[in-house]
Amino acid sequence: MIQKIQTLSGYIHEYQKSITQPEEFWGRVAESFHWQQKWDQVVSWDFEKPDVKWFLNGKLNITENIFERHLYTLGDKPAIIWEPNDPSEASITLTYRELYEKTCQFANAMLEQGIQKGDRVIIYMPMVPEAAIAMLACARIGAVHSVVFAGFSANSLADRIIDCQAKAILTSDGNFRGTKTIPVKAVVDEALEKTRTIEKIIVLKRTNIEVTMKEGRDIWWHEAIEGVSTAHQAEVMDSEDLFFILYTSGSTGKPKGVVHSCGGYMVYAEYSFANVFQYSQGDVYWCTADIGWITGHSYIVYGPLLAGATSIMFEGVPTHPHPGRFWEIVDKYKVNQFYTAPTAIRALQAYGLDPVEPYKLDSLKVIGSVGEPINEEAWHWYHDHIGKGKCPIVDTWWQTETGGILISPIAGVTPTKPAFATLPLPGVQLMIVDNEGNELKGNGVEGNLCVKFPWPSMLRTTYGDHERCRQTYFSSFKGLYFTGDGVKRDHDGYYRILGRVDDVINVSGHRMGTAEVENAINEHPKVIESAVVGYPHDIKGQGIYAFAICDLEGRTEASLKEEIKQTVSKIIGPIAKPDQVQIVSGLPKTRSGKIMRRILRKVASKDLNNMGDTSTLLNPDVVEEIIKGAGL
Ligand code: 7RM
Repeated sequence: MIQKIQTLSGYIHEYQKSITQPEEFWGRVAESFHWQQKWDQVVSWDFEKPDVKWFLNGKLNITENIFERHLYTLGDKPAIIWEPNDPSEASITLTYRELYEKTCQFANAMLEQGIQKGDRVIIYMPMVPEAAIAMLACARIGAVHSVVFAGFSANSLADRIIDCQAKAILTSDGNFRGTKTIPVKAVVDEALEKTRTIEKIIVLKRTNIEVTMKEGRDIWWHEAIEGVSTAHQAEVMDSEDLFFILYTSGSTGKPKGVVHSCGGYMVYAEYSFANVFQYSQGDVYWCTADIGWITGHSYIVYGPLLAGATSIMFEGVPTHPHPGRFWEIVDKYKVNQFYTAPTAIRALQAYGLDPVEPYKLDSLKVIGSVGEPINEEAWHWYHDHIGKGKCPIVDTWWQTETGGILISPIAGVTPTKPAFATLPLPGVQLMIVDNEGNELKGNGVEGNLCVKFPWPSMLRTTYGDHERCRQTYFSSFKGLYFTGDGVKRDHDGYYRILGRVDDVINVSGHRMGTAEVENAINEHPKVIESAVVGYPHDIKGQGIYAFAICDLEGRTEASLKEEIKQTVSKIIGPIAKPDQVQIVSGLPKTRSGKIMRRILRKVASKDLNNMGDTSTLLNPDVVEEIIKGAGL
């Protein structure tokens, strides 16, 4: 198992070593894993192409490192503790041995259904243990999973199926979320009207709602595993074989399939998990993310299980059946490390302290935050009322593309600072550049956040379109990986993430391209043109504000606004539904026809100071009208 960093001087030493001798450093970390064949080179890289490889020619299977590596010592230890949506339903604990057997059995079942190494498999499931089993079983046989958040619409699901030419879908009949039962299989059926590649659908019974099953294509999960062996010899994977695809939004209209590979992802997932959270054997760890996001991949499933941790998986929502649910669960399982998102913290903070007070929360040692900048007020509330002033907050900055946490305090080892992600983890070589790509050296600087040296869990490509990967991440600043985030390095050398500098908005920690939302709005037959911007939102961090030019014939403004919101919800999913829609007669445009989003952002955030020069606009009059229309 990985040696954790234990002291500040240990961190400084390890960081130094990781940048002066990266090959020795990562080679040593990788030694603690089980390789069927050792690598013959630690790293080879070229950020121009880009072409990045780690642990070249190493052979491994990540599930052997989760199971076979630990079974002897940790076989009876809980691997996953599952807490259902409904607190009166029984929870489920799976030990490492039980999870191993279920993974092997489902791996065999998938093979029987004709799913093989290299096939792309969509996982569209609620937060149930089988979702983790589905991921692990794919990893076991070398199938490439692409988990799609179960809140996404049929349309978004279809786009992803088509893009990765998936052969199979692992899904459920329905999904319990709070007081709602969401049909899941029905959404899959709808998506499949648009796709042609799916040969198999394995359906887990969760809610017992009625579903249609297509003969020969659809099979129940419980039938697929019936009588199937629980022994399976792991597929041998090359370090650089595709491990999984996860779709994420960027500044264009179409989500990208971020590709991670086997060896580097494995090494970094465990390394970062063990260090950031300072997990000790016997601890109970809980990350509240959904497995549909990268946080669920790296810090519910792979990182914790590689480290032999006990990982809690929660099916429900923070406020059901009451806003103290998170804290109730913390006390119930004596959670030691708790990892959630600023949007959840702010939402719960809004209920005041009454829902917190009944709980002791005295098992907590480390509390974490991820997904968006955490404002100071939320940081202090979290620190004082959840951490009771004694738990370090790990504000972890990272991305789908980075695979694992790159900037974060190491709990109890390196200092914390409210609203700062603080310092890079070992192996992470950051650079701040101005818009021309000049490095901003020293402290007290602000600019674009880049990384200048590869780290093991970085993305390798975007599925089916390598050029897009190069364009998006490696072309803005020569020789650097560009994150899309703005950052400040303060006088102490600590990093504070300022948010996206591109056309990406972050709503409750979920990334959304403004273009993606615009495309959805434009699907409405009455919409002529639209522009979407983010604006500060008390709970969500950012809200979605849409400006739309419409043909109002036969509609009232109010009815059309509602229809537009519903259109987006239908096309992308409820998470992308605009908070505000404003019908306008025109959009502010430059002479070259580009929408001046800067102005729209000002209006959306009700801040009319420093509007800048609007006289160069093609249509300066429209600005006045938009300001009036916004009620400002
Ligand atoms: C893990 C995840 C990535 C974007 C990223 C940032 C923002 C994430 C933080 C943060 C400030 C943080 N992956 N972001 N973590 N901003 N502080 N601790 O969220 O691909 O879905 O989003 O999220 O803008 O670029 S993600």
